[in-house]
Parts: sequence; C-alpha cells; structure tokens
Amino acid sequence: MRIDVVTIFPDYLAPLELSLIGKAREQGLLDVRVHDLREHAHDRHRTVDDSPYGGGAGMVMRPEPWGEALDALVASAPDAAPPRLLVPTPSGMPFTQAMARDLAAEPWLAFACGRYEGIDERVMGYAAQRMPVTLVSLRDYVLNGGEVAVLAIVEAVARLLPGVIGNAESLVEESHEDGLLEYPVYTKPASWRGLDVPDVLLSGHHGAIAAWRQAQRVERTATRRPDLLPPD
Ligand code: JF5
Repeated sequence: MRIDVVTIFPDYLAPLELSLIGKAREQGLLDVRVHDLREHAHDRHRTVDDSPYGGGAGMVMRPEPWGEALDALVASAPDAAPPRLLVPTPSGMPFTQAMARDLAAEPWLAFACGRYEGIDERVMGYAAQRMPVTLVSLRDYVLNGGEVAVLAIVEAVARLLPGVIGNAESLVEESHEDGLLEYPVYTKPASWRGLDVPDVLLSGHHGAIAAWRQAQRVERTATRRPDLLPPD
C-alpha cells in the first residue's frame, strides 16, 4: 500500500518511521511519502492561509497550494487510479474499525492535513471530481490539525495489512472487531501486591474460561460503552 500525507508539519509524521510501521516500510509492505504543503505556496512567505470570507474567527487554508499538491500526487502515478483522499476533521464521518478494514484493502491512500479553521471547501469539491474523498473524524474533540489523526488512522490501517502483524489471531480477538469490548488480560505472577489473577484463568477449564471472558466482555461493554449494545 502507498500512503501520501500532505501537511505543513512533515516532522509531525516522524513516528511513522518507528516500530511496526517503520518495519513494514523497511520490508516494502508500506510506501509512506510525506509532503510539505508549503512546497506548493509560491509567494515570498509561502503563505497557506488567509482570513475567512464572511468573517469569523481564525484562518482558513487557501485552495491554491492544495490544488497543486493534489495535482502533484495524481501526476506522480499517471498510470495508476488516483488515491482515496482522507481528510481528518471533527466534522467528518466517525472513523471505525470497519472503516480501517475497508481502507486496508485500498492500494493507495492520501491524507490532507488541515490546520487553523480548516481547508477552503472548494478543495474537497475539486478533489472529489478526481478521486474518492472521505472526511473522517476521530470523534468529538478538536485537535490543532489533522496530523495526529493521520497517525492514528495509518496505524489502525497498516496493522491490518498482510505481513505487518505476525499473529493473525491477535487481529481477530480484539475490541471492536465483533462489537464488544475486549476481556481483561493477566500474566504472571498469579499474585501481585495482594492482587490475584481470577481463579478461573488458572483452572485449565477452557470452556469455563471462554464463558467467563464473554461475560466480562458484555459487562465491560454495558458499563463503558452501552451505545455498542443492542437496545433491550
Ligand atoms: C482539524 C479543522 C482539521 O481536530 C481534528 C479531528 C478531530 N477528530 N478528528 C479529527 O482534526 C484537525 C481541526 C480543524 C480541520
């Protein structure tokens, strides 16, 4: 999979060189290219923002650098289908594990990182004439820019790519793969600072362990995420 990220802070994406994603890149499973939007700003101060038409607080990202940056992405692979463009924003569609699965099946993703009050709306319109565009939200809070959201989305997607995680089972038995939160996990020692591992886990009764874990999943989900349970 190829992933392009356009940002005014390329250094923010440095963590994509680490750990599992860094290794996936070294192995050629993932081709990540980070681009500085200011390469496409041609005035003396390489300006990428301006005040909003209609007034209001803050600044808006100007469309011209974004138009050039998107054109450059498409032109970088003239024989390929264009990438799916993802734009992190608090006003986007909620990002989910199901969305991560869908995105992991794409050959090419591009991310547009907004800053300030956002990107001139015409950029999304222009892009949508050329490629699939999805506005995506990490839910109901506000970040200073899309970069941290990109880190989260790229990690959620990349770990689903064939070869990136060794143990395929560890991908299935996870929160949000089947609509319930995960059960609690324990390791040695069996007793630690007066706190004991639940007896059932030491019992060797696989049926009892599975039943206990499922009950824990339902209980946790009811407590922490009742929105995930079917209405009764
Ligand atoms: C951003 C305008 C982008 O704040 C976010 C965000 C929150 N959930 N998901 C993404 O993105 C940065 C802020 C303002 C555009």
